[in-house]
Amino acid sequence: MIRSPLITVMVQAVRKAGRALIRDFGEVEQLQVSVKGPADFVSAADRKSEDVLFAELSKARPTYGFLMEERGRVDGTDDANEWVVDPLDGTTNFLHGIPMFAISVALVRNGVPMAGVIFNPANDELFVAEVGQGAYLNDRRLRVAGRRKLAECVVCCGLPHMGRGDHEQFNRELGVVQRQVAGLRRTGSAALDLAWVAAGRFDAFWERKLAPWDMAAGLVMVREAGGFVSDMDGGEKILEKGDVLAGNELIHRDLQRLLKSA
Ligand code: 2AM
Ligand code: CA
Ligand code: CA
Ligand code: CA
Repeated sequence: MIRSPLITVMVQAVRKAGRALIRDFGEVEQLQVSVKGPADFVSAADRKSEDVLFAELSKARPTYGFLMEERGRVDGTDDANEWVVDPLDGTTNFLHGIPMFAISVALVRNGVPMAGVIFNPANDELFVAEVGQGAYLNDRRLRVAGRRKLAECVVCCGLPHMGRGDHEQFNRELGVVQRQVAGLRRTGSAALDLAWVAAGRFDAFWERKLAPWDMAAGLVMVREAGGFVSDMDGGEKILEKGDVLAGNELIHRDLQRLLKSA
């Protein structure tokens, strides 16, 4: 486990927010839910978790700015450091009682994700990574899977959301990929998808039209577990473009080629 001051602050904040989420997970029927866009829900639980994270992280680092899914941007006096926060990644799962959701917090310094924490309070899995310090699940050091052939791989993807994204392109990609891999999965939490690539559970993951808070922590996680992450063109503009493709070096390359051919 990483015990730097930065990670300690992040872990304390996500654990506290996680306790709030778990209380609400037990009372999902009573939660107030509103709709932000087509199939895009936000609940009182998202907001409560974000309140906890905002309070804890501001207390610990009063000068840092924030980029949060629900409140948006809150500038700090320190231009270099920004918390990128998804208070509940996988809201739809959460609202359906599916225990596959997470809190995702990243520290981005001068545009570069430096540390990430992704916590699923439903099963107490805490994923932690910091640049140069490795990636961990609870106390276990993580390493991406070593498979070398797509035919042996379990690949995870995101789906285009209702009203957003190119459904036709996705269907073409799915048609190509499903013929070449051992299994395809979709979980509904992009942050956990990246954490699970870092943990070697998924050999690869791709999704488009994501927001920085879905990915920032996961990028550090995959890289520190020895994996490759890029945008869909193989470049570095992941947070800018909102596309992500992750896996070990070989599988990342092969999957990128395959998706391009679709
Ligand atoms: P969320 O639960 O924090 O909104 C699933 O593939 C990913 O897409 C999740 O990270 C999820 O984050 C996000 N997501 C789910 N439904 C969405 C929608 N309708 N619009 C935008 N993002 C969505
Ligand atoms: Ca959301
Ligand atoms: Ca999200
Ligand atoms: Ca969210």
